[in-house]
Amino acid sequence: MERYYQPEIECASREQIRQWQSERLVKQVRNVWDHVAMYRERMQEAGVTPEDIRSVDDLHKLPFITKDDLRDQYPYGLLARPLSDCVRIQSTSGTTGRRVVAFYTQNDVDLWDECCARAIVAAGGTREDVCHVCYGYGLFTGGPGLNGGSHKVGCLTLPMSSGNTERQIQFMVDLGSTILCCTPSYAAYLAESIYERGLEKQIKLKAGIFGAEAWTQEMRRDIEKKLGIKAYDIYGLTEISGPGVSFECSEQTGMHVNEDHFIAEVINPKTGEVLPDGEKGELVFTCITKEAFPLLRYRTRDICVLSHEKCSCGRTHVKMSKPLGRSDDMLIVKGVNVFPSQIETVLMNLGYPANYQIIVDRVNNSDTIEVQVEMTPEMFSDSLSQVSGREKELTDALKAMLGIYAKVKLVNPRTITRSEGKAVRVIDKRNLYQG
Ligand code: DLL
Repeated sequence: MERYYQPEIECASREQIRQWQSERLVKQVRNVWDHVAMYRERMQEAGVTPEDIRSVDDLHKLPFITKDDLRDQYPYGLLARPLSDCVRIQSTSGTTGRRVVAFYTQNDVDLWDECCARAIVAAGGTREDVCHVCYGYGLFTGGPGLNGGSHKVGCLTLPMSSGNTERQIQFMVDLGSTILCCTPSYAAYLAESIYERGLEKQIKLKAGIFGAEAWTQEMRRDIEKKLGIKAYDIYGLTEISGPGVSFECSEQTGMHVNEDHFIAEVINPKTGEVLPDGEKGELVFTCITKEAFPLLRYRTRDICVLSHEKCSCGRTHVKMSKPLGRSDDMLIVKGVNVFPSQIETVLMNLGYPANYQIIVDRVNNSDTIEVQVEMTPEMFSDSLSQVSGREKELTDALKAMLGIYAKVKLVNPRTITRSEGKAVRVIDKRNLYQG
């Protein structure tokens, strides 16, 4: 059995998990109180001292921290270890505001690799596998995380990084890649490119480990069918370590959180109240084993649901649903909440490829939403009236899903830019008019 399938940890009793979490939390709270000024100040403001935190039941007493706090403390404010103990930094893409920089000691890197190794093993990975990693390497955590996990499992690791699709496919064929790690949108693009070259029979992939962006079940089935694989979801964020905070098992019904390292809570984003299993809210993480950059009650802005239901894989760690969208991904159009994933579901259910762009604008003081969708090559030869019939069918289906009118424009195959990393699905022109 693989070393990184750790039943004594991954299938431990709930009592045992609780005990680990309580012991580690108590230590971590003392650690940040002693070493990080911001935590000490925040806890004092909330009237809490380390003595008040005796078990996981006391977690709710701690104040939340947010991305704004991380930006305010940039770069060293949240370090809980001397810089000389740190061996690595990783960073978010920083498209809005200041970048967030996360620090790692060697232990932190080892634990992170271990979490990714568990994800690879859960997807069936063994030392016989060729693990093809085309998440970006560098400051982004995707490449380094899965690379480290793949080494731990003992797979032959192909550190491809993103881009150069031609070379990706050539190596996939020549070196017999069996596990593919990349964003789901890039997996869809690779599948399309493999078909175009007629190479589908020469691909030996059996599993994919896809994450870093929202993707629907419909997209999962599509990729699985096209690449002849089982597609596993993986979740994580730079602030908490990177990929591997949680991962899917063969059940494909949610991602097991590595609870010996991270405590997950779901809260009401408006009131901060902790919600029970099954209720939708904002995901919050507390790092109980991290040394350099341990975040406590960090609000992720990802909306999801937790479940402690028994999993047939035997793992007992809590499962989180696919994030139903990020609270800041949610569009408000004409006062209605719209998640891009709802649009993707409609498109894929009607047989369109996952190549689309959502354009939101404001015309005469009223919001508009347009969805540009690529036709498949087979639809391309349709008559004009067939095309307008398709547009109407899509408009009606979107109206039923979203409750508002969205203009649909079918565009020629291959006209929407493909993504090699995280796909940019939405262009919100309303932001241009602000400030
Ligand atoms: O995306 C880490 C990662 C790399 C995860 C590779 C999985 C695979 P960030 O760039 O900091 O880190 O972005 C984190 O991406 O808060 C979610 O909103 C989103 N996200 C990550 N994984 C998933 C997923 C990496 N499986 C942000 N499904 C998170 C949906 C995801 N959204």
